[in-house]
Amino acid sequence: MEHAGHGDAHGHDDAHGHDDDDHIHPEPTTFLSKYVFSVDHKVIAKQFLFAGLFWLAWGGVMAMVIRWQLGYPGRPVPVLGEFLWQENGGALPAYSYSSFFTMHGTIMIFFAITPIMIGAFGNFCIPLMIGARDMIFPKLNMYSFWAFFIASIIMMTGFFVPGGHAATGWTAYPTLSTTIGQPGHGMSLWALGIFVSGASTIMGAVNYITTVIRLRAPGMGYFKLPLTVWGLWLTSILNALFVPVIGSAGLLLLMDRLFGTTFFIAGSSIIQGQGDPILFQHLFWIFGHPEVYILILPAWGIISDLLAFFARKPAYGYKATVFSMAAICVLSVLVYGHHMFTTGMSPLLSQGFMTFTMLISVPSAILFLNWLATIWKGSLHFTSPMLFSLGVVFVFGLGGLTGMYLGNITTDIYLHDTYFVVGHFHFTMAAAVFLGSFASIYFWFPKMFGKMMITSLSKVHFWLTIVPLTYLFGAMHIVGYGGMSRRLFDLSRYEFLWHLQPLQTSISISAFLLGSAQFIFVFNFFYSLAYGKKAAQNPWAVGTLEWQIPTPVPHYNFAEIPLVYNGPHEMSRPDMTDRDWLAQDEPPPSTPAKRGEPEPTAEPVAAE
Ligand code: HEM
Ligand SMILES: [Cu+2]
Repeated sequence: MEHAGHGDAHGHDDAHGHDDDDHIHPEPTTFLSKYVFSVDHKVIAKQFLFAGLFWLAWGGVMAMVIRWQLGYPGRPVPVLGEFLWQENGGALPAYSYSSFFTMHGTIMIFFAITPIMIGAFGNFCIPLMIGARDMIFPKLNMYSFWAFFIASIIMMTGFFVPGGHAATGWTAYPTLSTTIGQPGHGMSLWALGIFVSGASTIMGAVNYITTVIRLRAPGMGYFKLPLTVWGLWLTSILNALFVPVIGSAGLLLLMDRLFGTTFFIAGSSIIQGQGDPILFQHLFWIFGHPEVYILILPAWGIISDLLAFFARKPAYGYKATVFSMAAICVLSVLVYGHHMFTTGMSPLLSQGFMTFTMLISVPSAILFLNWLATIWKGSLHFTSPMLFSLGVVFVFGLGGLTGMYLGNITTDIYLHDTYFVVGHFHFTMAAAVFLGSFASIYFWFPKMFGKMMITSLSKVHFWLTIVPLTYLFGAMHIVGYGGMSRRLFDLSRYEFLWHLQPLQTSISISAFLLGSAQFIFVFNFFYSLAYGKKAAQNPWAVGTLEWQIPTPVPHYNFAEIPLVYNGPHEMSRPDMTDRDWLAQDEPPPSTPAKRGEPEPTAEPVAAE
């Protein structure tokens, strides 16, 4: 039996005097309004999840093809080769290689991780965790998903136009990304797709920011918010501030490509161009560096909660974690120049960027140490969400350490654009959000779909993911240190890299192991959707609000807007004997209100 909440409907107004009937939109009646054009945040969350998982698979397959070419240069690509590159004997052509890494990076960042971590879990978690009936702008929420859908169609079309998709790297630096470097429609569709997906993200950001400010349940002060909500809220603020910057850069690039302007085209390369390609790099990285935190902040917030839940201890340094995440958001725009140390920037400016970059490792370290202190001496439950959360701590730690060399001008000038960089951002950005996505899916799947996933499979999935992933991205640092640049098509042409080929092949093999391990997750996900064991209301026995309401969650979320008394991690309190968790909307045992009320029965953590 779970903690049942208070009385029936029509009780409390929310923190801003809204009657608790506010924001209840009528239960949809038609198939279209229920499953397609839904304004319900829970449905929109699932739409983003499925769309994101589709693109994650697509981006993943592209990574496998890239790794095949690097591990076995010039050899026919299994399965895909005979369909896509017959004229090249089934081997990946050089031009396609550039397009593959460009679109792999673009898809993973804008079309896979963004919809999964921000679109799906932002939508599902925020209203339920703050005690609201829905997002404050349900219609805008629906528009943000369909804008993402349109952006996906635009991006998909680029694969089928003559000349192929964008092939400039996900950074799309001009002059390469103008019609001088890349004629054809692929690059224009890339820029348009980024612009429209940006519009979707900004709509979502406005919704998330306003919902957290306006719709918190009574008693849900900012420092009672689960850290999941803090991560998503701070990410939305960065999205609202910086996605317009990449939007404007994309628009200017489109104008250069379609209307003959020369914003990014320097004088020498076309008749009297007045533009400057470096300007694009500034615009790109003013967005680009905050973007890496936009991707990781939700994962940081989520694992900060999950580590506490499964250590059965309050999160260590809750406020320090919040202020560190906020400090990183502020610093994130002051460090962007570390991506441009080799552009001939004035040393004074690059030293400024280097100093701030070194500085950002302070709040990052505080976050990291708070995670370690949270699990220290905890009664650890190694559930699948916990394993993947520990995986995030592990890979983020590794990635953070290697970031020091890239933030420092002297070492970065040598390591810039090598595989050391590729290994670094795959640890900090790719692996951490990848594992964070799985931690989130395994944790909220029971509440989202009312079913339990198969535990044994999820744990096999974890180990067959974390081991090859660590080798894959770790060894990339070694070939990078050995001098291998990124974005090279055929390593056999570079004699100084021949001695690294066996290592390259082993990196590719670990990538294939990682890729094949994901089939375990795919099976577990869809099998559990169809035949999974029915989930209890609160299988993890934790206190946040989404677990205090029935599974599946009713259309209106809360029968009555809850009254919040406690923080999100009230675990193992000395004044609690019957169980080791306290719900946020449950008066603490020591408060007089409790006396005389029937005692709820103890509920162990789901015995995964
Ligand atoms: C899951 C397994 C993955 C593997 C095996 C993988 C592999 C690779 C490789 C080999 C490259 C470099 C290509 C080159 O420079 O020659 C690359 C580039 C990249 N990857 Fe991944 N990746 C994976 C996942 C991800 C994820 C989850 C993300 C993002 C969140 C990501 C983002 C990127 C980006 C941004 C680039 C740079 C593309 C460019 O140079 O323009 N990758 N990846
Ligand atoms: Cu950066």
